[in-house]
Amino acid sequence: MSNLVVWILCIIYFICLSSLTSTANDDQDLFAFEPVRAQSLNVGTAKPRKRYLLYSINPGEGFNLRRDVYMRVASLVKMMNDKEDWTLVLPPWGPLYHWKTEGLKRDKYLWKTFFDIQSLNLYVPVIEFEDFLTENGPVIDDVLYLQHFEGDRFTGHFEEKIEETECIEAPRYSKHADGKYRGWFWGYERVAAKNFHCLSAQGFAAIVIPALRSNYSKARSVLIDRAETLLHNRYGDEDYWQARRSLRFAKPLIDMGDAFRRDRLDSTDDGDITTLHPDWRDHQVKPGHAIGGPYIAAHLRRRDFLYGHRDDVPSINRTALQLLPLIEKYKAKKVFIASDAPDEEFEELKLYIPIAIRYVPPKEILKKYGDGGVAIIDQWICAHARYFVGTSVSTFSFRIQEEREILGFDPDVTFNRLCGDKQESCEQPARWKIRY
Ligand code: GFB
Repeated sequence: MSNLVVWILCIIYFICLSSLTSTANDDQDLFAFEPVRAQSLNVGTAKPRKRYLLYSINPGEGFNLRRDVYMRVASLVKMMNDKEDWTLVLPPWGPLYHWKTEGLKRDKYLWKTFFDIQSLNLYVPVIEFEDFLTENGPVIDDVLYLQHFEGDRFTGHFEEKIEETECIEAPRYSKHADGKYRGWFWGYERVAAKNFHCLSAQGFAAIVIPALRSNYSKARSVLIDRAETLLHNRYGDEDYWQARRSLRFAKPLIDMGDAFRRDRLDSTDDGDITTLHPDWRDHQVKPGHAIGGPYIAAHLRRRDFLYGHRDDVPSINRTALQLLPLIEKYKAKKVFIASDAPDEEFEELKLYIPIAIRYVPPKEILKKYGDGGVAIIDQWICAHARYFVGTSVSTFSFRIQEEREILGFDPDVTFNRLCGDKQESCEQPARWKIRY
């Protein structure tokens, strides 16, 4: 090699090193983790080594908040993959607090039961947990258990911070005689972890990146538990919507929803102008493009919401009083009701609104897809209505609103909620409009 080439290589090496060190120092000002080192990122080598990011969520959280946490973590993986090679491992679904239908399998649902994995993969690389077990074996290198800072109260000043500390509450993992940690790994008993750490964290999802690239850089597989602690990096921006658009439902569920629309609601994509491009990256429509089927839809969140949000959730009688003028206004032939309400409440509603209709799954569908599958079919049908009204602060309603933004409805027929019995009028949902 000539001297000139050696000199050029040396100069490039020093430029790379100095820019990395400066990034690392910036990181250090904010976070209690060591500087990012070149080897940990495999900078300079042809291909970064493959790493796996797993995540888990507080067991009490419901289906639709979990979908939101998926987006936060997927967006984190996308950010890290500008320099590294992370694959996101999809945590099996269930058991969930709300999935109570008797006699059903309630855990270890694969993501492909509910979602289109190929579509997810067009945003970031993802694999099912069972495929991770085949590729990696049952031992996860590091578990990072996130917790809030002890004694922290929100004082009006938001500061991002993260540090490894003692565990504040007894964690759900314990060390066994073989030196490995056992705990709740979605019901897979042979799974264990080599190392376990508690981290106090406050901030956006990217806050964990310096840690993953320094202190835990040796770990090939990292599980972030209590991932709901991390906030969306950029809520509502193009990247948020890319993650959301990639989160398409599984085809069999879409087909069942479409069959119900066609047979019971006189609604088809051609007539409703709701045809989606097969690849989400190529689907881009203007607000008001979709007209929806000749029905209005309401999501009535009942059960625990009747206690937890009693001022904002109307009685059945008041629900009917709010729906009747909408039927008039939109000349609706049917009113589709998505709800976790018991049958008696739906029958009561039908006394006031005889054209109310709900989706009742055949037994074999319920058995195969569980309560989660039925929830998705309900959401899909609501997403295609000419007008939609949801329940205050329900993430179930929020996800329907997003689906309608993707389909291209006018925000006026999407961002609506029912008011409580004592409310003459009420604040309507924030309009998180799609961005491309
Ligand atoms: O999705 P989700 O967590 O949204 O709703 P929220 C809880 C579950 O209730 C869903 C069922 O996974 C469904 O199993 N469910 C609710 C429904 N509405 C419907 C519906 O219209 N049709 C069908 N088929 N099922 C959260 C809770 O609920 O609210 C949290 O998950 C917490 O635990 C929070 O209580 C306040 O956002 O409505």
